[in-house]
Amino acid sequence: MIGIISRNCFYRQNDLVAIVRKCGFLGVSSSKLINSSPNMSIIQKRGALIVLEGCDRAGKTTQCKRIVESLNSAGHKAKFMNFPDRSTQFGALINSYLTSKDNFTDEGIHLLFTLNRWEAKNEMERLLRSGVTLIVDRYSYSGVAFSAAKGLNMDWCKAPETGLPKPDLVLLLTLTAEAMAKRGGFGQERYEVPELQKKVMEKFQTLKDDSYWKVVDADKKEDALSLELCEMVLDSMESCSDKPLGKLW
Ligand code: NYM
Ligand code: MG
Repeated sequence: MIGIISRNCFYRQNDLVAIVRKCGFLGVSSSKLINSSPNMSIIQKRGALIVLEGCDRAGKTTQCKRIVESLNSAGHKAKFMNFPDRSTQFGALINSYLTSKDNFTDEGIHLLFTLNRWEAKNEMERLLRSGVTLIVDRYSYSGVAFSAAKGLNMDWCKAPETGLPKPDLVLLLTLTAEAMAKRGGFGQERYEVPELQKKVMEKFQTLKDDSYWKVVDADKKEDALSLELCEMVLDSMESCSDKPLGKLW
């Protein structure tokens, strides 16, 4: 894929200067001082923690990967991450639950999803400190929204997430029921049923905190959505770099 940012420069001449400026500023950094030579010090900016949330079929995974590709091709350090991370030992248990090969209580699977984030915490913090922006496909909000949609108490669900790195920006991708239906059927996993997805969306609305969330209508062409998201991501990367990383909740 050609970087969205370069395509954007081609299609939207007026935005060129602003976007290139945003792309350029990240070459310099500010939260950590690194002595690269005896006479010169470069300031190391931390990366941003950006999370994409929303229901299944909203296009989160595709968009996360497109954003990372665009940022990388514009010279920024960015990495894709996703939760659940099914590649770990706990992730394998989550996978067997989601594919109905295994069963857990609602509380048990909730804690496994949370544990799957705690096992990634140190690596996430290390990458952020070293200036890598993380573009994360689902996070604690999915954890709380899905479990609360199944009937667990929301405060109970939030408690074990306390202390995890707080995203600088949450992009909530929304789709109307009609737009969701047009995208074709859900897969075969647990939770992939319209009634639960509707409840999950209501829980996301309860969790939404306008101080760091943005709601984005995902019912548009992939390129247009990528462009919209990339601009928000670049803004967040710029504004968070000299602020300390927060903690949930
Ligand atoms: N899910 C995801 C949860 O129930 N709790 C969580 O903490 C997370 C991260 O897992 N239907 C649910 C939402 C999805 C399912 O996610 C699998 P994905 O992104 O389809 O692999
Ligand atoms: Mg899914």
